[in-house]
Amino acid sequence: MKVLDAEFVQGYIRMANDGWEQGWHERNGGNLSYRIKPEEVDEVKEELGFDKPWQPIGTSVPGLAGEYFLVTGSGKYFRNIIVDPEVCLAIIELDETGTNYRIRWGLVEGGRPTSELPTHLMNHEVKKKLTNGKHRVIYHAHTTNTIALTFVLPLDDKVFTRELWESATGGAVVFPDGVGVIGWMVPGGRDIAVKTAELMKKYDVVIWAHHGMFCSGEDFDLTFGLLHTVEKSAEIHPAVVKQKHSAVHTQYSHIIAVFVHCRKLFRPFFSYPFFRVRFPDIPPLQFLFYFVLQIHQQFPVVGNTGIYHRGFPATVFSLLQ
Ligand code: 2HA
Ligand code: ZN
Repeated sequence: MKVLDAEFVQGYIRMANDGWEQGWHERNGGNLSYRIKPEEVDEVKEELGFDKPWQPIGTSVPGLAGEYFLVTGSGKYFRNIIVDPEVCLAIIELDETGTNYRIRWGLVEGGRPTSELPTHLMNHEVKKKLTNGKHRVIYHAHTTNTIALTFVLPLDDKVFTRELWESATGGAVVFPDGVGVIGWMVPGGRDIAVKTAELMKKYDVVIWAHHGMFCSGEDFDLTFGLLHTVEKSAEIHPAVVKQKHSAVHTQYSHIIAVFVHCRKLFRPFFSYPFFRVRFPDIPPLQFLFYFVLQIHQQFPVVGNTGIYHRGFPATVFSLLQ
């Protein structure tokens, strides 16, 4: 069978084009890899050549020795995959040590596999082992809203997971293990690959701060759907925070109203010389202080600058704005 007629190639091309249409693949941004099943390799073997040399992967993935992958080419545009798959894509084979690859099909105008090949392969190696071979797709996209969120939220797995889950109910169902986050690193090398693969042991989603997202999944639908769902939550997030922000304002105006109406109750506080004031000694204030802190644990506060704050100074600041 011709490579381009194979179902897995058609599925790959459709997914890549869907990503392009979502606006996640400006210029040569993003890359996609599929670990081909042995029977699928068999289907297309008449078209697989042996004329290309073995090349170093740039990392070592012994768990993938002898495997075949369909991957995007370095510098190729997702936009062009649907019109020129043989120019933009490659089928590569790994050697028996898992340190070298060779091109068996595609990249007919020359070139090499994606610059993120080390990350793709190291992720595949982790996921193949952890899922007993079920996961076959690794997808990297420059997802606009998720990238924007990495400029606003603290770069922490727990914070991102909570904020993305809270932004859409689908989140906790579609990515129940949460998401991992990596601070800015130089893309395209082994260091970022090692860091990403480490997080892939725990999550199916890893966010690269100020850059994009990596997702792992069983097939094209599940992997595309996963990335799409995370990105959708990130898109909704600013609206949710805005609502919460106004909820904080409402809560605070109630507190201030109570405070003003109960001035008499608080008079001792104001009549004390400042150095003698010991906050927790005055029960109503203790209560108030506690209440304020409680609210802070519940609501993130985003100021006019769009910067994410949590905690007492942040709320005082936001009230003053
Ligand atoms: O251009 O997305 O991370 C490909 C990339 C690099
Ligand atoms: Zn990228």
